[in-house]
Amino acid sequence: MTKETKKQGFATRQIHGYDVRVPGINPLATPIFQTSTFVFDDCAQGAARFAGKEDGFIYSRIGNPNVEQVAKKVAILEGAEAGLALSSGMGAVSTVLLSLLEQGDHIVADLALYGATFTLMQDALPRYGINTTFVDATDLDMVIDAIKPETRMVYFETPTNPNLKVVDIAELVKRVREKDPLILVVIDNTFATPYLQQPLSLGVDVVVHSGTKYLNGHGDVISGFIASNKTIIDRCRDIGLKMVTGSVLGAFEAFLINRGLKTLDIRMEKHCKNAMKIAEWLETQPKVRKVYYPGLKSFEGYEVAKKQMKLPGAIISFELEASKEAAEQFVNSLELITLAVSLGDAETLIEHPASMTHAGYSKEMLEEAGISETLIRISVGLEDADDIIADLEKHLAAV
Ligand code: LCS
Repeated sequence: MTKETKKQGFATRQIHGYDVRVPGINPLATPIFQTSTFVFDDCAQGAARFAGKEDGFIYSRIGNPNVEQVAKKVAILEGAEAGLALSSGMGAVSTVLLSLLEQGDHIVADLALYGATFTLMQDALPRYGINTTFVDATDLDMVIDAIKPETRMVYFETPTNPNLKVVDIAELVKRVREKDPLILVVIDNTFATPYLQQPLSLGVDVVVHSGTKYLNGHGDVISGFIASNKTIIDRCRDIGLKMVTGSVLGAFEAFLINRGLKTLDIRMEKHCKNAMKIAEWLETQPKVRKVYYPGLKSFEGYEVAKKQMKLPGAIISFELEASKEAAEQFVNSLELITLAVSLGDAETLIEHPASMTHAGYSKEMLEEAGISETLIRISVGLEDADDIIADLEKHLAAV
């Protein structure tokens, strides 16, 4: 029924990574297995499947062919032994944290995180006795100094949402391993995707994704992924997904992500090409105070990004030389660029992190995280770069 291809190139694997065939019908596209449960031949078979003595599907919370297909595909693209697909990026993040940590454990995390990940660590996990020390993960001494005897996990994004800080993955892993080899290093690879950056090859233990973004790429699905070794994925599935979070991806959503994944490389190439052109243009504008983009030589993370990323990604943040009100008016007036949160879609999206995606941060925390209150974030889409620039130019003139 399935054919796995591991050793081929990225483009081949994103298309054929885990082909599902249905003998007798043989459709090219994987059919949608829209079923909650699977029929057993007899009691012995049902018991054997529950006991793990026989492969086969049981119930769609535990496994479904479409969901397994995308989970395996993302794992293959990340170079992981195993993968798990979930109903949202937050489903992936919470499943990792709640499956791998327990009361009394401690996390060291970068302070610049997607807003809901931050509030999960800051506000929700302490209720279960799991506390987090927030650091600047680009400062490796600060990471190491924050490690305590009860630290079980170091967690970060790179590039970070929304201010695009770039953490040196290999160096961070090396320093953490020297301090305590049992600490799990977890990275959120959403902004980079496995096409631009493969953290497991740099020593990271667990990769999480919001599959809502580039992996699906078409703005029509919420989803999440975890990629790691088999032991960790089994734990995340058998404890986290199955019994704690229950954040199961639907078959139709998995079908759409599988379709999106087939063009991941060419979409990322175009996203990044557009972003580079727009970031360079923004940098020349007198009304723009600062541009945050890992592809700009003037940006702090440039050298590390060049070392560990194939291309610098397609999220750009910037600040205007203008009042908060004028910046708001500028965003409201844009015509082609759409005012919406999320990222990684064909459409160019713009948002204001301090009042939207990162509204869970206090004023002080925003400042400490280096997320300016006037920061504007653009997810550069797949339109013609000149049209995106024309929209920015027209409305910047009015600021
Ligand atoms: N990790 C990162 C880096 C994210 O950017 C997001 C969502 C998540 C995890 C959570 O994924 P979800 O549950 O939404 O699939 N980021 C969003 C953003 O920046 N705007 O809207 C959502």
